[in-house]
Amino acid sequence: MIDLYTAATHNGMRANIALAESGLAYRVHKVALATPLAQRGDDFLAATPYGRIPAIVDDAGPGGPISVSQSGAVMIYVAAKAPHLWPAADRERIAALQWLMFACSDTAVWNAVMNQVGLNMIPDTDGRLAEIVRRGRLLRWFGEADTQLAKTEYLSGGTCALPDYALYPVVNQRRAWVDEAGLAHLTRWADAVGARAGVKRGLAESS
Ligand SMILES: N[C@@H](CCC(=O)N[C@@H](CS)C(=O)NCC(=O)O)C(=O)O
Repeated sequence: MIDLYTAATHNGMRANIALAESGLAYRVHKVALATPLAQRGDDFLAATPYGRIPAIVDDAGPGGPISVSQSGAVMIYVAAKAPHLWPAADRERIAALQWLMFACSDTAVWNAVMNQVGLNMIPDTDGRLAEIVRRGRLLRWFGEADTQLAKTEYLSGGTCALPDYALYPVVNQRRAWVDEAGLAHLTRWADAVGARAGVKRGLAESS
């Protein structure tokens, strides 16, 4: 059994979606990120001493129970137990790895900056920072995904796979921007990915 520690953020959702799509047995534990680190729960802090979500504990890990944190690493760990989360063809699997990094680094990090601006954790009194992040970063990255999705059904080819599950929570959160920017291929992709039962389950469990 895998225990997932998560919260209603894109990082938590992407790990949750991978588990929901995996077919593996797992339990969800919601972590209250607004509480001070020391109060986030002993089991959670034992899994990840830095107190950040997502984290999993797998009691059937290699050599015994194992903890994994970092949403991308959690996804890759889960996919080692559920290989259908990767595309079957070698070349598509390599493309999937590339787009997975794109989702977990470029888009996730800048979306986190945007979230922190929204929560006033990063000061932005005149709104300039938000505009730079929106136009110069996130919409630019969304444009790169849109260009790819003009060529392939999903990010790495014909199979809905890890990079799609990784990118979806960010695109879903910023859907109004995608629509406003007229990114038709990304819109078509988001509708298809968002319609999947595992994706809906993963989002709902972390929300
Ligand atoms: N790069 C990490 C980010 C993990 C992270 O910073 N998670 C945030 C929520 S999205 C968190 O737990 N924040 C709580 C804190 O900073 O104390 C990942 O992909 O998992």
